[in-house]
Amino acid sequence: MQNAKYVLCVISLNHNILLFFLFSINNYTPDIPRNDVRRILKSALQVWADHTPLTFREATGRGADIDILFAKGEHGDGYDFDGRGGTLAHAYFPGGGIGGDAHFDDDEFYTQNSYRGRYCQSP
Ligand SMILES: [Ca+2]
Ligand SMILES: [Ca+2]
Ligand SMILES: [Zn+2]
Repeated sequence: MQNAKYVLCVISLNHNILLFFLFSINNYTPDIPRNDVRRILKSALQVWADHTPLTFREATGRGADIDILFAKGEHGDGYDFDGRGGTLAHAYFPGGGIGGDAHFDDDEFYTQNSYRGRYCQSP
């Protein structure tokens, strides 16, 4: 778990610069239709792709670098979510296994196309 707001680094695997990531969404929130969750997360990753040499592709099956899931409370990584409020999500520094993964607290209520909400900010 990283506490820094951001970390500047070069990610390498077997001495090759790793620029291509597979992502997969492994557990969805009931708050937003699945296809919308996929579209929203793809567009978020595309922001990174637009401004870096990174490329993201959705994985079919297992073996993704970035496993994304929505979960409540204890969800297997030792960083239990805390119910409504507080922590909204956490993510892991790029690397093997849980590295690169992103978890969203599903005790939060997620919306799309709305600036109404406890944590929303207008652009
Ligand atoms: Ca991973
Ligand atoms: Ca929470
Ligand atoms: Zn987690």
